[in-house]
Amino acid sequence: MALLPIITLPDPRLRQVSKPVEKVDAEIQTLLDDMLQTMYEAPGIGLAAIQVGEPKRIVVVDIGKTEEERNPLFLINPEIVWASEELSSYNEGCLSVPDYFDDVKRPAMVRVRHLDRKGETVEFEAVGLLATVVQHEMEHLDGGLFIDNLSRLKRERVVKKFAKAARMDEIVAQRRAERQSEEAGA
Ligand code: GNR
Ligand code: NI
Repeated sequence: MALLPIITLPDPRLRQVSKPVEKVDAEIQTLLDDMLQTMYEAPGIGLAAIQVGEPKRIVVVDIGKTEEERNPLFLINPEIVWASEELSSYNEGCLSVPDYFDDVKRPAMVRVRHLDRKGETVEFEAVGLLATVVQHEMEHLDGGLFIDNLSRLKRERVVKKFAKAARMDEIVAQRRAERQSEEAGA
């Protein structure tokens, strides 16, 4: 098993549309295990493959709060086959948008069809936090982020903050490189 680096805003890969998995083979099962370990370690309660740079329609979810309560779900090529009209609101966060939280309204209950880790088609119904997380993850598969559901003002504020932080990191890295080449030359 391996821990995978989680990509964050403004990485443009987060906007890619992920491709369906054609065959659930050993390579996919390894990715599922690595994603699960990465999610637990983060820690998070869901993770989409694109968050570790893999544009595949794969999601892992576990909303268990303790190790005893763990119950990992592996969703391959998930589809929402039914969603309730009733909505519910959760304060969401995202490992790819670190340290930002806001309320998002989504269908309170969904029925999901997907392939499991053996490649078999299964369906389940989700309510509460599980329904929210599954929908949050499925948004990632189409290049979406939970901040896309906020007002334009809020979303642009968040995007700008991450773009600026990335520029600052770039300047710091460049200065360090200049200093090191000066020291090497002196
Ligand atoms: O760890 C996570 N917590 C969370 C809380 C409320 C709503 C959605 C989530 S998903 C998030 C992990 C993540 O970024 N998955 O894509
Ligand atoms: Ni997320």
